[in-house]
Amino acid sequence: MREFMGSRRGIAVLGLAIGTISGWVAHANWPVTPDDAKSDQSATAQIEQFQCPRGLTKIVVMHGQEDNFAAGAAEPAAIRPALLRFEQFLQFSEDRHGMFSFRDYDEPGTDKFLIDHFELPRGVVSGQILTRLREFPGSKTDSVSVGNLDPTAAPAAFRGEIMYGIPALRQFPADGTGLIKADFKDLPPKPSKMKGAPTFIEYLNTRSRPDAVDLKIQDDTAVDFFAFLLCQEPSEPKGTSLSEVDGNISEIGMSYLSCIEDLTQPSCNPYSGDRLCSLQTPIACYRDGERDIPKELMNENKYFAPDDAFVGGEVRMSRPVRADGLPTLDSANGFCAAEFGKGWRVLSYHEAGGSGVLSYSKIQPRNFGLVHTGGHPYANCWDRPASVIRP
Ligand SMILES: [Ca+2]
Ligand SMILES: [Ca+2]
Ligand SMILES: [Ca+2]
Repeated sequence: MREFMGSRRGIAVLGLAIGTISGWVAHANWPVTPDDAKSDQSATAQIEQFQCPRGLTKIVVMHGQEDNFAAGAAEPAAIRPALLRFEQFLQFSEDRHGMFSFRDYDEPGTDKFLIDHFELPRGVVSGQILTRLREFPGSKTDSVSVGNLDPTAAPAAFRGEIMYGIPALRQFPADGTGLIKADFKDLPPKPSKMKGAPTFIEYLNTRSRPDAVDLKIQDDTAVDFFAFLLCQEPSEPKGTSLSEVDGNISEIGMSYLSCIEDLTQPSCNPYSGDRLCSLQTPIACYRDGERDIPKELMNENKYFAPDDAFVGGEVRMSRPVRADGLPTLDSANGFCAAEFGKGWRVLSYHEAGGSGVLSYSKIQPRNFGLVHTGGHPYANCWDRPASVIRP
């Protein structure tokens, strides 16, 4: 074994053999950003500026510090504890592997494996990987893999591993800072002959996977830090509500439904909803009409209701209902029609264009009801995208 280890050629052959584990991605391309305007931005700035579509939650999980490999406090990588029952992972963790050393973040040198694990949530709709890598001799043949390193993991067919390779190293900018960004959708899928989730994001959303995702970078590349930037779907379906302001506007026979004016109510959220669809909640139903705004509300007035929120129809609150039993907007509209008659439908969040609705309606202060919010698929109990979480 010593002779074999002593032979660079031998190591190269072994490296090639290991390379084939994730070598099926070796020629795939995905965008790096060495030359565009963002390349002089720090990863920290890019993480801050990373935005998720409205209604999704931004989650950042970063291991190692972005310090461009500066010496200082240790930046440890750690093998997932469940893998330590396998001999080679134990050897790596105790740094007594016969062929290779174990590498922490920032650690320079060749013939070392960085193996780490990240607690990542499920329900990820989109996201990206951000890392900074530094080449050493031999880096050209290196691989970066994320997935499940358990050699016995079912149902993968190939050595148990479920790996999604990131063949980035050859595309390093020679004069750049080594910062690399990969959108999940640009990561190459697994070959179809292998079982398990076909793409990394599907693996991420697999309920039965280990809670932690493994990372392996082998064997001649140093790593400043490694980060996952995620956009997560709402964990529980909620719909958007408007609440009746506790004011004196009922004096003139009117209602003012608003998003945030009543501070005793939870703020409404027209991006990811604010009332659980699984709870009994009234629906704000609406029938269009032709009434004119009363003179009392023109110009400055004592009712604190903006006249541009006026609509000519009437709003009524339905009896409480579980809106998750109304799968589509059509069915919710049908519920209003069944409740109040022909012409009634769900009130729109934007009925008056903004987030408030002023109308001739009889609604008790602090009553609230679900409305329909167009343009934001996670804002309604009906017509929601299916969860991305898979068995
Ligand atoms: Ca450091
Ligand atoms: Ca190598
Ligand atoms: Ca670092």
